[in-house]
Amino acid sequence: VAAPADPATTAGSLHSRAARVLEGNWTGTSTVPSRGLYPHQWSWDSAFIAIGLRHLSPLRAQTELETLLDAQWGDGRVPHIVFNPSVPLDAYFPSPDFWRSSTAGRAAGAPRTVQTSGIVQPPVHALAAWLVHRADPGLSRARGFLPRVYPRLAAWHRYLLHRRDLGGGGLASVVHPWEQGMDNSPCWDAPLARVTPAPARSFRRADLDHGAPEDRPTDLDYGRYVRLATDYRDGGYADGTGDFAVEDPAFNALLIASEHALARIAHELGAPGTARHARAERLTAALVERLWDPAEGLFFCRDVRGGGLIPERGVSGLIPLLLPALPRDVTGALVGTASGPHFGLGGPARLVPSYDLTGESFDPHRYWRGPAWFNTAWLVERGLRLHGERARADALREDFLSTADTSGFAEYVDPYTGDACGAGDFSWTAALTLDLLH
Ligand code: 9YW
Repeated sequence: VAAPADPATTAGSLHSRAARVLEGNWTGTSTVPSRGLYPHQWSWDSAFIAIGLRHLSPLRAQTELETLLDAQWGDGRVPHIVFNPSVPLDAYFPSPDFWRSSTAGRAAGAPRTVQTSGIVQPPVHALAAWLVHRADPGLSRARGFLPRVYPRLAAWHRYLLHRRDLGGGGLASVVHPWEQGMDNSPCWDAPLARVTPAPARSFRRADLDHGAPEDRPTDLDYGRYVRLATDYRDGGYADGTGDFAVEDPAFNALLIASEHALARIAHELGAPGTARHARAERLTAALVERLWDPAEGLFFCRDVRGGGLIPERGVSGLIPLLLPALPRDVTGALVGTASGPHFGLGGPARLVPSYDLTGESFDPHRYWRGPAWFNTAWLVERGLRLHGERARADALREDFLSTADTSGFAEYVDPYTGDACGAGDFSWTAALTLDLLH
């Protein structure tokens, strides 16, 4: 009879394998999401990566965020990709010659010395900066980490809360599905249907050199992504005129969680921070007012151009569980929805599926149309723990760690079998594994 595995040893080796993934994906100043598919620096990836890296090297975690913020635009936006100039142009599409940030983005204050995209990603950065500081306050103070990043993070939030309040209700809108980070979620299908796709022969997808086509967005999706990004670029990256504007629950919940973190950072730097906490609470109320559906027990996306809530159940609608000021009836209903037939938490599903298991568009392998992702599982785990759902949080944590282990730190997994999809040795999967092991 084989001796039972020693949990301490198993955890130990999972820890060192996760650390090795991050070591292998480190470029010297930041971490690529994965070596083959994503060879540059991605914005929200870096925030999740820093949250894990702080347990290995607080210095590298600080550097990760500083490198990203060094590419911030004058208007406050933090670009979704910072390009590595030593990577060949055809390694990733859209490449710097598509975005033309330093010329097309000049009016919006794009940096001259570094090439970036012109769209954004969810603002997880202030939350990451606060957690990174807490991992080694001595080093953070010695390097002046918080005084350096605070004004940049404040400008980033200002951009989102002012330039991106396209719906006029206080929340930030995304102007491209890539901005929200869940590229081909069925939540975007209705607003995207209004967009005329760019002709397929006008661009070449590099992602298909690395990923299985049935695991990736379709060519039709890509045509629409390219059209939206081209129009935005050709308008000088000015906000407010595009055909696509959506208020997303996860994007806004992360902004609010980061606003609470900014309040803590302000307090640490000697300012009161109370105004920021109050703003975060007002934003929480706006989120409930604009995106909460009490009958469904879920947050939905609002189509600002088309009008109304988009009736698709995505994991994005569960992420507000992260917020401390959410009313108790809302948190209770969200936990019920997560555990019910649509998301199957603690039941048939592994982690948390990206989309409604019973939805018409559900596909267990196609990217954000069903597969389970580790960053969203980490966020839901945190929310469950925050609201006292300890048993559910513990179970999700266990599931996260064992699925990360058996899938080889996959980018995402089949939500029924846990089988690996997309890239392997994926940085945020490894980083958030480290965070849950601590
Ligand atoms: C792409 C890097 C990014 C993530 C996104 C994910 C994917 C890029 O990869 O987008 O080419 O499709 O959807 O959330 O930040 O990991």
